[in-house]
Amino acid sequence: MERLVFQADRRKEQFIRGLEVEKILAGDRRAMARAISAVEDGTPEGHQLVKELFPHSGKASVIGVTGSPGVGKSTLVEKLAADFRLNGERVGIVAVDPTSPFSGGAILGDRIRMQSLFADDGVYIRSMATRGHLGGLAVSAQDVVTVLDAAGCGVVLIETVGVGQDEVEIARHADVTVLVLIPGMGDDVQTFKAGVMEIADIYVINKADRPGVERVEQELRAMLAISPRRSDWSPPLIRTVATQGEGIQELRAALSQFRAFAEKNALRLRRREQSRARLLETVRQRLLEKVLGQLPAEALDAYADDLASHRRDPHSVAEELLKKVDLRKTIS
Ligand SMILES: Nc1nc2c(ncn2[C@@H]2O[C@H](COP(=O)(O)OP(=O)(O)OP(=O)(O)O)[C@@H](O)[C@H]2O)c(=O)[nH]1
Ligand SMILES: [Mg+2]
Repeated sequence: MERLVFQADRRKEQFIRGLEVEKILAGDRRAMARAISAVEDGTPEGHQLVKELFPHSGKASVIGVTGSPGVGKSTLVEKLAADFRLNGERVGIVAVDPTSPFSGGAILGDRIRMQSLFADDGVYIRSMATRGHLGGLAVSAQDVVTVLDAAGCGVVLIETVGVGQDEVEIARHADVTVLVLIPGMGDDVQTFKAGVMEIADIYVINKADRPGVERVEQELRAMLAISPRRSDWSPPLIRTVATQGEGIQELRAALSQFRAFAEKNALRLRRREQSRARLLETVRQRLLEKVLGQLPAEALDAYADDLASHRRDPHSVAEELLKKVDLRKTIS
């Protein structure tokens, strides 16, 4: 009897999920919102949805926009999105907020900044916080992109602040990565974290209405001349005044050129590299979930205390902890 009920429940669940998937594929905004929340929280439903949506994804052109706080990424993304809309493209925007006490404000800020897009049904905007992701932010962000992609967004723009490893990782997973700089950052160009600077396929010097544009451009050119490139692509430098929409056409042109270059050259390799990274990240994330899912929070605190007081070392504790966990047990 119990078994029958269980089966009926399961069938009902599958039926509901089937409906959800259909709705998402049709671009239903409420279904998309629900799916993205589940995916972002890494719930079993979220994982299941990604499984079902993944075969329908892979069509979107994914553009990563990164750079220091306040350089004008959101303004640029808004203008780019509006431009893609003119071509009838449906656009998804994922804004990843850094962990900070201001996150709430930043999300609100993006909403206000991107206001012109909020009334547009063809644009889907989602902010993601970096908090509470156990380092799995890259996984969730990519799963969110999968939902948007499957839901028919031909273009997905990802905005991340290029400060932490996670954020850089996200930008790196896009088909093309745009790094935004501004005048007055001349000296920063040299001190910019190695690795952040080099991931870019296109450099934008925004706020070109401010003094110091030549200087930052020179610094950038000098840096690019000596940094090793992964391919024959020489990254263009585009000047923009995002608030005025200046330079957006040039940026669009550069994006198209890069796409054409990538398609002829290393796109397959890049996709493979990205897919490998995504897979490893997902495995890491799922393992961590399993371990933490089987470990009471108090146990973790106790271990942490052992480490903090140097009673025990992290390797022995990690080994003990892994022995306790049944890795075959599925959480979802
Ligand atoms: N003068 C000038 N101001 C700009 C330009 N682009 C953006 N701004 C302004 O710069 C400020 C920050 O812009 P945002 O688009 O929010 O920058 P952001 O990089 O998204 O900021 P965070 O998401 O907080 O890191 C806003 O007040 C914009 O109006 C520009 O080209 N010229
Ligand atoms: Mg922003």
